[in-house]
Amino acid sequence: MSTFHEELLRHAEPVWKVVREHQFLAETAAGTIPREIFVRWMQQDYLFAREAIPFLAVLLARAPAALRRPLGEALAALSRELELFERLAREHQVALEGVSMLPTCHAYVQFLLATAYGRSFPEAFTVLYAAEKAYLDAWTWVKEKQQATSPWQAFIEQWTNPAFREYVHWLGQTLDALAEGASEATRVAMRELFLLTAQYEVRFWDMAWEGERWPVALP
Ligand code: MP5
Repeated sequence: MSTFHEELLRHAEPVWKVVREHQFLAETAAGTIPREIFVRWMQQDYLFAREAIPFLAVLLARAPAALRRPLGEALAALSRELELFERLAREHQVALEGVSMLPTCHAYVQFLLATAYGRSFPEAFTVLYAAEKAYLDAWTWVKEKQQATSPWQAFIEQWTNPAFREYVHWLGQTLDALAEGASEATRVAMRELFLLTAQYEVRFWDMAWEGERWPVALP
């Protein structure tokens, strides 16, 4: 019998394959990604990670007591991750300040916050699991494919290192336990939210790869 998180992944496989093997990732692995495209991802993901702090903080405030410490550690890890972005930005002369969110990044972040505030804890936790698992699988695929060290190697290591892998494993097991204690209606909502998060992950790669603009430039 498969576990709940395995079932989610199997059900989402058509979209998950794109999450994992998007052209953005293939070109990053091959070392052919244009700097401008990688920089767009980097700037938007920095903004995304900054907004992941309130998302995680709201989840933490609503979490059962047993999950508070691990989620507190995840918050601390997020702060170290922002430092990594800032260091790489300095090394590669990338501006992180004064950058506006593009529509997909904006929508994804709003979705995270709305879920954290408005949905049940197991549902919001599903979104956290999906987003972290997406990055683990995508960057693991890059690491497996790459033939040479990338100028962006530190990002590849960020989401493939053993501690991150262990964290995502813990998220999956915790999700299974939450699903077991949830009603069938909540489990249905969890499946929907997992798929929606996967779709946002694909849109995020698309945004980086293709570029995006607001209909009217924001001030
Ligand atoms: C993550 C991320 C992983 N940084 N960006 C997107 C679009 N999805 C998922 O989250 P974290 O907090 O960086 O590990």
